[in-house]
Amino acid sequence: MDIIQDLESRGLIQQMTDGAGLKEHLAENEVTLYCGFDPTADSLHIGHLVPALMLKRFQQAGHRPVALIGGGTGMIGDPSGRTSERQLNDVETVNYFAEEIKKQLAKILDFDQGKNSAVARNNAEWLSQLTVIDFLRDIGKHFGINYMLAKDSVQSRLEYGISFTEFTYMILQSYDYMNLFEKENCTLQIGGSDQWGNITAGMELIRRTRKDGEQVNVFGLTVPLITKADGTKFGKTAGGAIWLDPEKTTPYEFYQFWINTDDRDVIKFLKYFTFLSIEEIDQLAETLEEAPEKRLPHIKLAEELTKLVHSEEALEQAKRISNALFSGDIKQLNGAEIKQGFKDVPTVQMQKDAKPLVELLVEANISSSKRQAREDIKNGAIYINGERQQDLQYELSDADRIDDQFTIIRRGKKKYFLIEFN
Ligand code: 485
Repeated sequence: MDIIQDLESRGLIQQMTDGAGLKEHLAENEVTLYCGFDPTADSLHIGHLVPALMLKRFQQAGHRPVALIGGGTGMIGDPSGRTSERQLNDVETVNYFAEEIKKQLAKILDFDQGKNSAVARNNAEWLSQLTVIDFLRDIGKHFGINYMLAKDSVQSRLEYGISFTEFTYMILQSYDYMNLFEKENCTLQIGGSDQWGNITAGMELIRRTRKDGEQVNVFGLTVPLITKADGTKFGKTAGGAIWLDPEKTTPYEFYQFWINTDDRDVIKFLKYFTFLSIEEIDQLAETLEEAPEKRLPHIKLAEELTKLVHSEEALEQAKRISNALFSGDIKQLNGAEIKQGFKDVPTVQMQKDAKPLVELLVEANISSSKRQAREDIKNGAIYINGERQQDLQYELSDADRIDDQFTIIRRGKKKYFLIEFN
């Protein structure tokens, strides 16, 4: 099966220029392709994963991916898909974001794979060298205002307003494609469907700047916007975006996000986000029919992605945390796992002194008064590290601290509190 066929069977192609020509081009050549990522935050999020994995799919098929970091374009701001003007970041911030994003892409792509090793480039390299006179004369001259105005990214902003800065963005991205075409023989640009206008503008610039009608084979391909069966936005939770950075979204939260995928979306997501073959995915789809309660496709999806974005160890931890929280057997967790699993529960700092449970419940704001605390204990509503404690005289001691650092108190069915000792 050729790569385009594989992508099609996964539903991964939204649009492509000259599909038949591209198929042939990929069959006959080891193609250099690129996808750009603007450093607008200190981390990529799961919305970036499909295009990033797409680069990897092409790499596995023997082609050569260029991960382009938009250190230059990130200073300007792409209007595509946005209803309002972007806030500009200063150059130090953009450079810092660029470094972080590059590290994340380096985990996904293989930069040491012989002749089709992935390559990372930063467009600040060439965009920051451009002078305004050269830019306007040599590049701007090839862009008609009518052509630019007709682009969706501009059309959709005319009503709300768009600065000249963002209006010119498509020219910069076009120049990138031309530059990568000339310097790296890059002949395919990919991106999300919001990038179609910028990608085709780049192809146009390449054609117009060839001398004496030289024929060029350049292509563009976009992946679909990810939609969910329930109509809500993909990748957003109550807590915000799902980031690839483990400091922003812990591997446990990341694992849980995928585990909680809607049954109606899970097979589609396996096709989009994993490298499992269509046959394996079809088999998992059958288990969803036959034994939906086992949630095998959800587990596989969460496992594959947590491994890919984080690591095998991070996956094991995430699973241990999930099991412990599910069974209530907190004691099997170590300190690091406690920290991850209880990241969002109310936390109270305390000294390591022996302390009556009644007092601790009041001090940590778990029970509203000593009287209430006694009531809670008597009623069997209080659990220390997963074990019910009904002794009114109980005193907490060293043995109640996990890794000598944490005690988890649960009140009722699922109200958790973390006591952190220093
Ligand atoms: O030469 C290029 C320079 C910059 C870019 C692309 C080519 C970045 C691009 N303009 C952009 O804004 N991309 C978004 C980003 O960086 O967050 C997202 C797209 C999404 C998908 C993803 O990047 O909105 O569709 O392409 C990889």
